[in-house]
Amino acid sequence: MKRRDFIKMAGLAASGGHAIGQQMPTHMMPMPKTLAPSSAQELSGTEFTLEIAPVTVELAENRIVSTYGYNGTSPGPRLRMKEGVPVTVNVVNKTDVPEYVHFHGMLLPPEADGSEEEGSPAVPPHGSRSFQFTPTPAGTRWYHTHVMSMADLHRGSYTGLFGFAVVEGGPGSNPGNYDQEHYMALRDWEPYFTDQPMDNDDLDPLLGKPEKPAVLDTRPPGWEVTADIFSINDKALGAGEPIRVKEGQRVLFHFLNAGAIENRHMALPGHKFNVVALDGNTVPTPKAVDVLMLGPGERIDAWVEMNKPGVWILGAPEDPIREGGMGVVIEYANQRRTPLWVPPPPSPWDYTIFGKPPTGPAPTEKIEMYFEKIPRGAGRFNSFTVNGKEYPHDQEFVLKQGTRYRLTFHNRTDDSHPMHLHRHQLEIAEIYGKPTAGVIKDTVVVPTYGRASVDFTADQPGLTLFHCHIQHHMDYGFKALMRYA
Ligand SMILES: [Cu+2]
Repeated sequence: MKRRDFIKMAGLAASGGHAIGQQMPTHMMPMPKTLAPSSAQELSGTEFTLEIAPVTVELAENRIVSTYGYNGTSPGPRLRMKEGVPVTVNVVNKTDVPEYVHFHGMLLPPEADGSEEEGSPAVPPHGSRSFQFTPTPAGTRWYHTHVMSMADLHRGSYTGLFGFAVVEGGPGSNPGNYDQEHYMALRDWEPYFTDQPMDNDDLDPLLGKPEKPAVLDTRPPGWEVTADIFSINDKALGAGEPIRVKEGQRVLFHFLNAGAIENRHMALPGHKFNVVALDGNTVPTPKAVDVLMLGPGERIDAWVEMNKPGVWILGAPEDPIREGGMGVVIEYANQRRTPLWVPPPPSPWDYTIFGKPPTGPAPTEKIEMYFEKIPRGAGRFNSFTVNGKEYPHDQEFVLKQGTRYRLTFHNRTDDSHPMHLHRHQLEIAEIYGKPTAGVIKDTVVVPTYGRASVDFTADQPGLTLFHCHIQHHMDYGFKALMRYA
């Protein structure tokens, strides 16, 4: 029996058409005895404790995953902090391996950043350690383990060790008035090795491929990692409470791709997403789109005007992924019917539509990075190089403090990669051959055989890790360490 068939029998998946046929009609469901998926525990203040230990995640009645989590759940508690107000995070590690908690998207010193490569101290097995830092900048951030997994698909970011971290800004920083707010972590579970070509997750098949080599490497590819079981937060589609809305409401969603393996898309039939922030940073030009795209590590804040009464599926447009659990039901008041899915119109993702025209000259200091994949054949992981070399490039990327750089990624591989720079913010300067400005990110998906340029200011002294946010790419060479002169 194929894995997917098993999942269908397990009752997570849609039958036949585009509805969740075998779920109990929502009007027959008892009132919520558990929290809605977006109502995960929230901790706020200046002192937090995160306990790392085995957890079970009940994605659906008959689909329970054993993994690791923070404070007994996955996602872990949402941590709400105030920008500029120092916090202490006590990490208690009840596992047998050293742990690192990385605060993704914050500008922290290496001691608190949670990265072994930068020299952050580990939280020892069956031990604990406290970290002090001042959260900044304001926005939707997140935290996750930064342990290497290598060939162990029950370690590192394949586990349930992730959660939202919300850094609140000062007065006046509220992005707007909303009737509801929901935090939505997109996840895959129980990953496994595959030697099949990965799903084509090109941002747009019509994009130019300026970095495509004239002669392709035809050696047999090695392992990739994939999954068939999905959720939003801790519930598969149809297994959790619906998000109940009323006509005319504005609902703000904070999406996070908390997976370790692939880009994800989101759509809500009949509705548009009004994108206000990318990676937690307000965009210069908010725009309404039909489909969102998030590489591993990316966040999108978008509000939806609920103006099409019915019962709908908010979920992944790809049938196997949505039917495998990546979705949630949106139920309007007084609407009783089977949740509907309607495929969205073609909607290529484009960061530049949220930007503004560039003004001023490009930074004169340039760093070029060439990414290549070395196919390793059956039974082995492919490996990756940056500028033809393996990690750590320890004398290659030396930054001068206070200098602004233009960093250009040349992706000479047959896959797109979510490139993440720790402890700094990246402003997209050019992607898909289009110039732009004002889109501030910490993770940028560089298209297959594509090119992207980002600008950043070297104003955070200390070792700085740069890597692909796909776990097995990072583990097998797709990373570099920057240092200050
Ligand atoms: Cu990658």
